Amino acid sequence: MSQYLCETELATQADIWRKTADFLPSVAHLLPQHGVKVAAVGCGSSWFMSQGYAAVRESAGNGETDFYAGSEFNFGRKYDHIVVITRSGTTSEVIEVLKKTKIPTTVITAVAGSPVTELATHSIIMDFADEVSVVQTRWATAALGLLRAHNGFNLYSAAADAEIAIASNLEDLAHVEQITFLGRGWTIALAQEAALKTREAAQFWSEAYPQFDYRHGPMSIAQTGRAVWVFGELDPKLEKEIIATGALLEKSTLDPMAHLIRAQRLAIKIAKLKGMDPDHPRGLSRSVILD
Ligand code: F1P
Repeated sequence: MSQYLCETELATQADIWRKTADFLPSVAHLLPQHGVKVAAVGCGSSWFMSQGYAAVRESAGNGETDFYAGSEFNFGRKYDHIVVITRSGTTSEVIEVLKKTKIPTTVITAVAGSPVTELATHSIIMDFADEVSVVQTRWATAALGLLRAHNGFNLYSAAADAEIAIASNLEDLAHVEQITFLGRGWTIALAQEAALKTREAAQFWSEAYPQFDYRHGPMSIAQTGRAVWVFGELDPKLEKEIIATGALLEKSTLDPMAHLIRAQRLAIKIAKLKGMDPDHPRGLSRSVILD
């Protein structure tokens, strides 16, 4: 059978990340300057990429950065700059934020001329990372990659890790009953995104937590036949506790965003094993447009 669109699209991530790194110098002046107070906004995958960006920017010492799901933006807070991430440029909740705010905005979108570009102060068009599949893979990581690179990260080295992730073996994980994804700092966003991927593409039972909060109850879920998947470094004591549960432990020395590619691939693999079409998740369209 021919490949699903999302499989083809996710396999291009190493190239797309290199293109993104090459593209950054031409748009860096449109992104928030270091030191200013920023709000990052998005929905679904784009919300989690906003979350990742906020943690990356703050931990790089480049300024306070909050993140919001579009519907939850706090108009009462003072910000110097809002960054909106939206692949389609048509998502209702982010359009609402752009309509209401008087704060300078930069929108990062895949679609030139989309409604958000009419409303934003600045637009960054990453059409080279656009996708046809409803399920976001390379768009999300390219948007976050741009923002990581703007905060000093070498995206070319992550692209080398992406090649490894794309070619890696997933076999042991394809038959587990449940996965809990864990992260710390900016990788909490990757854990959330990985859990979303498996839920939307495969209707699979997945959860996501900050690594240390996992101890506060959710760890009870871990057992033989299930998996715990860690993005970034794992605390050695927690590692022992996870192994003792009998759950399969997945961790990696790859760049965490490259490690996310394995989770994207797994989501598609599980969907296919269940006879589902991962390009068309139940109840989801390319962009959510509310009445
Ligand atoms: C975001 C979104 C996601 C959803 C799916 C389709 O759209 O609606 O919420 O999970 O991946 O896209 P966008 O604002 O990034 O276009």
